[in-house]
Amino acid sequence: MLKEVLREKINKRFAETKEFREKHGDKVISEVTVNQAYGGMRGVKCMVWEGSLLDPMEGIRFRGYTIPEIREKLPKAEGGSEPLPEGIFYLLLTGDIPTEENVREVQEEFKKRMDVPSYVFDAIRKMPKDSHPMCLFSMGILAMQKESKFTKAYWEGISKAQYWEYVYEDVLDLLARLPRVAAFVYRYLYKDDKQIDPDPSLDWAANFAHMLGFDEPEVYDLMRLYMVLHCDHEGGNVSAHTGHLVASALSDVYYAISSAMNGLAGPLHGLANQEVLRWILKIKEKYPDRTPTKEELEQYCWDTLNAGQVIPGFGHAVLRQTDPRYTAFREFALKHMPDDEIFKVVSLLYEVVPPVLQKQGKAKNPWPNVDAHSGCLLYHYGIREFPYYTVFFGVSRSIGIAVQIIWDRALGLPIERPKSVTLEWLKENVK
Ligand code: HAX
Repeated sequence: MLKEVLREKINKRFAETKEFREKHGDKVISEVTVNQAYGGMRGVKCMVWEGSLLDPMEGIRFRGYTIPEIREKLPKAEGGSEPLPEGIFYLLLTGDIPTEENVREVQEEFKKRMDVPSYVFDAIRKMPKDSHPMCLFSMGILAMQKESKFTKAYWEGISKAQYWEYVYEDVLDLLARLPRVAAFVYRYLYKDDKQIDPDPSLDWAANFAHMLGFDEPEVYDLMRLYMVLHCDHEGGNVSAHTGHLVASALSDVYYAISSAMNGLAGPLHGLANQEVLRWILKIKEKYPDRTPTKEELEQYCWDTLNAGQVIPGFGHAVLRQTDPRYTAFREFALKHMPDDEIFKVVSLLYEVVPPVLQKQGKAKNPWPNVDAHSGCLLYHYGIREFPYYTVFFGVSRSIGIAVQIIWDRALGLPIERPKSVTLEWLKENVK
């Protein structure tokens, strides 16, 4: 049923895109300056991403819906008050807000496909325990590559028009399994490899929390919110762009998402949430019995900057306002844990850091991004192994990237190949 709904959407969108390109294909949407070529291609519009669009002031919109709208409109679990990630998957994929029934269908699909082959666990178990969790997570995904239905069908010979159908199967298989792989990594590294079996009666995010070993209803809700908020952030960020790029070579979803996770594991991208907690705990160590004052925090910020380091969780390559994902997490914290000590520091930093960064005058955006807040919630509920935090981000972000890869194949997008130049070329051609 979902696949049939999608087929209809794809047929329509394919025709719409074709018509648009025939009419406007040669029109200019972006120019590239020398500084942009050296500057990480910031602001260059050269890619299409169906699921979401980031506005510098307003933040992300998923298929046109803002985060507050998503929180209101997406179906919730029984007894829960946060949206179900199965719903955001449906929305990103089809462009429609799902009904309860649509969400149930996605849940059933995930449940059917959630078994992880045991060789994946064997491979992870061979790795040393001081490996980074993102390395094990990415490896676990890569290890499953031989399961790819797309790759099998490709070598058997399928037409280009059928690619997306097999990619769709891979995406559902992979997303269904990700929480299991991620939870396995957590229990392997931090809980003496005492694994917890999935509970098929739970929704996807609650089951993830359950397999990690956290069964409070509030953690279930936090996990749902977490998985929804991080699911997509348009196409140019490192992890999304990586997944899209690798898949453009017709590498399957396992290869593509594993690569995307490797990009997410960088400290300027997904690892920032781990950095934030580490940075906050370091200042807390100095004041174990009380909340540091604003003045003390301000000094700490300057010490960080003067040591040539960035203040983690603040700034953004595109956003120029407080990240609405930060605001959503803040609302969750105010509702459930207003007196939490780390949350108090996070709140004070919201007041202290922006003026410091403004005074320093370098960062284009002094406001907090999602990573400034997400970790303190996990920490509050006892998930204290902060090197693991990026794995949560990764499970969630895989949704948006994987959905786009289906659309990439559905729209017949080609292998990516932008042009690079040398300084000599620039000197000769730019006068
Ligand atoms: N602390 C100190 N300096 C900062 C800063 C921060 N939080 N944010 C930006 N700057 C500095 C940059 O390092 C850069 O300095 P140089 O000119 O010396 O190189 C200058 O300000 C201009 O940078 P920018 O144009 O404002 O920001 P960029 O687009 O280059 O980088 C980053 C965006 C997110 C990487 C950056 O703001 C940063 O390093 N922030 C801290 C790390 C972080 O929170 N990352 C997570 C971002 C969200 C995300 O992707 N999550 O996955």
